[in-house]
Amino acid sequence: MKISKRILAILLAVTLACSLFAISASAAGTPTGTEAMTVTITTDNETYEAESAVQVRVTIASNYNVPSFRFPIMFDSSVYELPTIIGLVGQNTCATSGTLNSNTIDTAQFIPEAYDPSAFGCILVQWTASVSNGEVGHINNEAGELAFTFELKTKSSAVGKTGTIFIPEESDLFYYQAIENPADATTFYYLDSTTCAMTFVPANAMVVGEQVSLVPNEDYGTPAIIDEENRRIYGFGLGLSGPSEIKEYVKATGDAVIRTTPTDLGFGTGTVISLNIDAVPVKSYTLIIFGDINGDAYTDGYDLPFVVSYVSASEVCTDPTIIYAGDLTNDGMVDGLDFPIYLSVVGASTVIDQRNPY
Ligand SMILES: [Ca+2]
Repeated sequence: MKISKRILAILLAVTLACSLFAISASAAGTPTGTEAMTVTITTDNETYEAESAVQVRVTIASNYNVPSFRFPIMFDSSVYELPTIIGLVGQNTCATSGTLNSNTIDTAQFIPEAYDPSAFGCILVQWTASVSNGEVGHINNEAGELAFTFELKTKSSAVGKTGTIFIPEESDLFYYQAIENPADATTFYYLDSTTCAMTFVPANAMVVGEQVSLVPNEDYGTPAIIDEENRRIYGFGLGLSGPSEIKEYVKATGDAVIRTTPTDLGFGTGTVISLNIDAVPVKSYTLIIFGDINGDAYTDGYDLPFVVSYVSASEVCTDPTIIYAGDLTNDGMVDGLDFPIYLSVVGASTVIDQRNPY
């Protein structure tokens, strides 16, 4: 009896010791205090044609055991778009020791407030390690290893543009998990943005190809004047009746096709002339008829009420196209100084020179 009591006492002591050990071990691993990670994005080429696949490669370098990560990856939406299948593929440790996935639905929710969500696309990629042979999967490679790849696509309208692919450092979606000893699942510990230095290196790629433009049609006697910087065209005669007449003044370079969108009243001020490639608009210009405010392609009594309302300040004109077309004194406003000119135009004693209006 005595012996069995002693054995029982020893067993109890061992059990207690084990549970104490378990408790102290579950107090987590200890940070080294120098944890750092660098995530570098590259692309398989530096230049692409329009509508081409771009392979995006994400490399992770770390000096600690990383058992999980999550990164929003943003891209200029004027240059790139998500293809139907992004082909997310884990590489190296990500492929062998964990599960990689991405959420591409409602991507705007992953974009930090500092960014205009209409200017960017975003995918959120995350990886969580699995346990194999008693060891938690982890990335720990100071030289950096390719972690995963996926594909973007260049837009047809991106020719001439350079687009960035980057991880926004303002994001609050990062994982900061670490594990001191991958063979001991009780040694996980947590870092944060102040205890783990994360550095993100973006990729920039350019879309090359034929730049299309609207140019004066020299075959016509007095071609239009094209303000490429402001994407305005002027120098037309009054009373333009449709696209065929507009094409006597301007033509497109390359493979672009001219498409015109009139105003509610006709082919006057505010008509949009776009250049399309394969039915996709890649560039657009606004047609200006100086003195035509209502957009009917004439300068006459129908424009006068608008001028009167601006002059009397009963209405404030904020449309830059109307201000540009309606300002006949080149002072940046449609106001009382323009009014006498409108009166003489309506009275038919003045004809506005559409090529040299001032
Ligand atoms: Ca008019």
